[in-house]
Parts: sequence; C-alpha cells; structure tokens
Amino acid sequence: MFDKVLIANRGEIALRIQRACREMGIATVAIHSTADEDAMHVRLADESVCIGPPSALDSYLNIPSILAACEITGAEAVHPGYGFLSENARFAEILGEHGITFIGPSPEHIRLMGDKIMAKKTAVDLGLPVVPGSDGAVTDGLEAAKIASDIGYPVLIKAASGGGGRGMQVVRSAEALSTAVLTAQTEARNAFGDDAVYIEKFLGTPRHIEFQIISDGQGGAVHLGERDCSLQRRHQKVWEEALSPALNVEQREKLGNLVAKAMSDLGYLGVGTIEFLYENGEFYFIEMNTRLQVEHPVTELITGLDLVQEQIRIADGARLSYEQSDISFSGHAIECRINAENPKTFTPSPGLIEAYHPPGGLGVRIDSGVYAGYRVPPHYDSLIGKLIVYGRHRTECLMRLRRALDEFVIEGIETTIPLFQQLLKEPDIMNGDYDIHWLEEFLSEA
Ligand code: MV4
Repeated sequence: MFDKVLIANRGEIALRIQRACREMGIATVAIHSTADEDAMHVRLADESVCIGPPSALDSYLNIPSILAACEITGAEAVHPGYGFLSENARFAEILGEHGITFIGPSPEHIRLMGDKIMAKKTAVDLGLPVVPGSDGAVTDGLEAAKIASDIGYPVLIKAASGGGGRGMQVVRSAEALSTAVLTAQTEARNAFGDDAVYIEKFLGTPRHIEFQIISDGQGGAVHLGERDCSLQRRHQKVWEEALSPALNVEQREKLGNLVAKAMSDLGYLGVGTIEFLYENGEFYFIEMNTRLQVEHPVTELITGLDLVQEQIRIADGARLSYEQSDISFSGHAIECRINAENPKTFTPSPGLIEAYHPPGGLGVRIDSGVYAGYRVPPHYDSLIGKLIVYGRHRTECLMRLRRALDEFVIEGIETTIPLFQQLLKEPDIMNGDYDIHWLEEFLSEA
C-alpha cells in the first residue's frame, strides 16, 4: 500500500480523500493556490505545497507544478478528486511516466469515455441500451437528414467532445436541420477544438439515472445501484438521491448486472458512473464518467462502502474483496449541494462566513471544508459543502432532511439552504415525481 498520497484538489473533496487516507494509515499531501492558504484541506493535511496563484489554470490545473509537488514530497500516488484534472487522460499518462500512480482508471479508458461518440460505440458493443441516432459522427446535412427522418423529430445534435450538456442543439424539423448541423460543428470547433457532432432522438421528459460501478481491472466488477440526479439547473445538479424513487428491484438488478458485466468485459479499473436517461420504462445510455462524483456519498450511505478507500485499494492493484451478492442496499439517502449562491438567482456569494453551525444527529453527514471565520474565495466553484441524510426509507429521509436544514446556520454569505426548504414543501418532491426539467420549471414559476 502507498505510504503517501498527494490530493490534487481542494475543498470538501480534498478533505473527504484525506479522511479515507487517514483511516488507511496513509500520509497526505495537500496542494493549494495562494487563495487557499487558510483552507481546511491545507490545515488538516500532513504536508502541504503551494502550487501557484489563485487562477485554477495556474494552480489546480498546472500539471508541472503538481508533478514538482509529488517530487518534493515523495508522494507515490495522486488522487485527483472530481473536476480539475480528474478526467484528463494526459495527466494520468504523465504521472505514469514518472512512476506515480494515478488513483483512477487507465488513460485509455479516460480518453475513450471523453469522446462521447467512442463512448456510445463502446456502450453498443458492450450490450448497453443507447439512444437511437447516428452510428458515429455526422459530417453533412444530407446524412443528418436521412438519420433524423429514420428516428423521427425532434432530434438532438451533440458534440463528441462535449458532455455535461455543453454544445447541444435541439432540432424540431427537417427544414432547420442542415443549418443546425453547421452551427453545432462551428460551436464545437470553437469550444473544444473538435468539430465532430452526432445525432440522437431527443427525449422530452426523461429522468437522469446513473449507475455507480466499481471494477478492479482483473475481472471483478460490481454495481452499487443507481442515483437519481434529475433535479438540476443548467446542468448543475442540486439534489441527488439513492436509490431512484422511480425504479423497482427488477429494473435495478437487470440494468445493474448489465453495466457490471460491461465494466468487467472492458477491463475497467476504478470507480465509474454510467449515465442513462430514463423515460417510459426504458433506459438509454448517454455518457460514462470515469471519476469519483460529487454525489458519491448517497451511494456510500446505502451500501456501507467507502468509495475512496475502494479506489485507493484498486489503484494499488488489489482485487475486489466482494462480489455482487455481497452488496445490498439499505434505506434511502439524499444529498443537497450547499452552494455559496443566492438561492433564487444562483448568483455566486463568496465572502466571510460569520457564523457556522452544521446540523448533526442520527443519519446526518456533512462533507464540507468551511468554518466560522473562513472566507469563501471567489475564484472557484460555489460548492461549499454537502448535506447528506440517511433514513430507513425515503419518508424518514425527507423528514430528517427537513430537520437538518432547519438546524443549519451559515451567516455572512447566501447559500442554497432556503431553496431546499422550499423544495420540501412541494408534493412532487415528496412523491419523487420529477424529471430533468422539473426544477427549472419550478424556479421559473416562483
Ligand atoms: C439528452 C437529452 C434528451 N435527449 N439526450 C444533457 C447533459 C448530457 N449529459 C446529456 N444531456 C441530455 N441529453 C437526448 N437524446 C436531454 C439532456 C438533458 C439533461 C440530461 C440529464 C440531466 C439534465 C439535463 C438537462 C437538459 C438536457
């Protein structure tokens, strides 16, 4: 096992990874920008290295600086967390070339899933259900028109290098198609330096349901059930739950076993998330994420597994020490993302936290790096913590969530806490009856 791990991230996820390391007897190295000198992830690490100025491009994304920090401290492995360099295949490759273990999948698998066309082809080959559409990139309007008339309008044009909702365009009629293809190609070239686009049937009111998998690259792979992440605004998730209120046991086992088998066949090493849209009882693969995700704690609470410790063990060459029949799902978990933002407009609200009193008690978990007297810097994303609540069933979880939100005191900055208190008054939320458009419709009505 590694003696020392460098954590190439900041905020709550850097702390989350430190906790896993500490329980495993692994020393931790924090890296930080000059804007994060007072951050909790720096204070609590065994060692820390300043790697650059506030701008993420010059610090948390600066590969030479991070390599130097590994060299100076003798870290044997790097955990990238989420965001930043977590899905940068070149970073994983460079670490490997320097004899440092990247705690995550192989560069080849990161690269494969980063190309949404290749990812979809792979999903088809592995037997996963996908959205009907083009087999690969579409290059001209004529080809697009043929595919669109086969699958029927409306269709969606997506960028191969996009993902997470970037560079998408809905087309509702044949007349609008060829212009839309050209526009999408131009936008994709400008945004990603790659003009490859593909076409899919546009699903009108799906849910976003994602399966968590863990796979050891040696044939061992299990699924850890699904998360429902349909409640989002502008492709930013705000509330995630496990399991999905929309699925039954048979659906879960059928698709779960399929994705686990797929990851075993692929020789995938690490944790991963297979994203599906779910509509009218059918699942459609859209993308795979090759990182640990923000919302991983809801899966931890219903399975009892420590996903970060699992990542570290697998990166160290261990096989999974359990099989699918050893995994069981118990109770219900909901995560609310606490952002330093105005709860109505979502305008960032960085600044000094004057008072901080997090909730506690049975079934309440807080993953956060903030404290009273901490100044939230304006340079990074606005997530300052996650409230994750567990209950024996969804109703208990919802009641406990309401109680926890009412206990939560954060003064000096605005947060999304009042939004969640509003959501808990909505019958649709209480009933689990929502799709990917529900939150934006709710916000536009308010
Ligand atoms: C779709 C879709 C409808 N039909 N694909 C957005 C993010 C990216 N991961 C895929 N996305 C979508 N793909 C087809 N064929 C609707 C979305 C979508 C969405 C998906 C998940 C969560 C929130 C969303 C919000 C708007 C659109």
